[in-house]
Amino acid sequence: MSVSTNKQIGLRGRRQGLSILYQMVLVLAVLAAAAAVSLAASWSGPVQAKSVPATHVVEIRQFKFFPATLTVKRGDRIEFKNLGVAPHTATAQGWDSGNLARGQTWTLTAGETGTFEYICAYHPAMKGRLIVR
Ligand SMILES: [Cu+2]
Repeated sequence: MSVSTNKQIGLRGRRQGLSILYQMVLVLAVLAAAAAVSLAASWSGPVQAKSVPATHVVEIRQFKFFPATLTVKRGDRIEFKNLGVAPHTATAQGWDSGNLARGQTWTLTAGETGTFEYICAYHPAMKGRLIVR
């Protein structure tokens, strides 16, 4: 009698063992699926054009800014290029390129939203507008 009891315990034990193994396989499968999903999610990140900052160019020539009005998104970069003969600046209340000699470029990163009127400190008649959205 005691032998048969042992057998039953042994059987039950083996069944439990199989069940735990099966559960572990299930958990592993779920983990693998979750990892695949998160990998796919992170992979799709860089593809979205929204998150990639753009670079815009404002040319300074003939004592004017081209384009005079530029609209960008927050985080974009704006390159001010002095293609004129005279030195110029791009100067707003919150930022200033400083002296830009002929051929020099200064890059501004649009950190905050708003409308920024700017001028050339040497030639205040030169006016530009930067709109950051
Ligand atoms: Cu100027």
